[in-house]
Amino acid sequence: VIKGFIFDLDGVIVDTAKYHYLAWKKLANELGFEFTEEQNEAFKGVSRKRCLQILLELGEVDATQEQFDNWMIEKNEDYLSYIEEMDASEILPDVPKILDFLKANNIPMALGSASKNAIPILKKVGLLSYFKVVVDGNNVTKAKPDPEVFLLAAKDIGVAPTECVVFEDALAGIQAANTAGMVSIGIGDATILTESQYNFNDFTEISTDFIKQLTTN
Ligand code: G16
Ligand code: MG
Repeated sequence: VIKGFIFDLDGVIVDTAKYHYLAWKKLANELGFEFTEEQNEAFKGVSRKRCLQILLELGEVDATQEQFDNWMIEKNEDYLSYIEEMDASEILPDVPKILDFLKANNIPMALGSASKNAIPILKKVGLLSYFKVVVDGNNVTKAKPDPEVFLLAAKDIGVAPTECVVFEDALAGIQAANTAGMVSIGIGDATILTESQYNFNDFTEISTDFIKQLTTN
């Protein structure tokens, strides 16, 4: 029986991937190379530091530690300028339907994200109050596919890992959920999220009956 729900942020609750992409692309262009949306796929669910490492590999750019740190800051400042403009209209379709259903049934919800900007984003779109717990890039040391982020979230809502569900849009996140012993639900392309236990294109395909079944079976 499922007693707790854990949500990834980017790609599940809001589509901030497009802003991450614009910020990384700007940096790549400044460094003299292109960065495509296709290449951006590999950045989903991955920490900021690891993203910059991958970007520099793609552009074959060598960096001193100081340059690396400055580019991390530059990218994030650019990303934050997009976040600044966000509002509730950027919540992905039917996400509130599920959050409201869980809230009405007193089922605890946690956020489990790699982002260090999770709380400001949740505030911007007005969803912070739904989450009993937010575990994000500021609380974890090991990135997805390591299960640390989700195990910490389960612990903080007081639910056993096997009684938790995780909604994830990245393969690394699905793997993290599976390793944690949780029920993994992929949001997005099933041909990419091959290891998910359930898969839906988005929340419009998830009924409250399905959620109810998870919590009663
Ligand atoms: C998100 C994004 C990643 C991003 C990471 C770190 O993860 O999917 O692309 O690199 O957060 O974000 P920040 O630079 O804001 O710390 P998630 O786990 O919410 O999908
Ligand atoms: Mg994600």
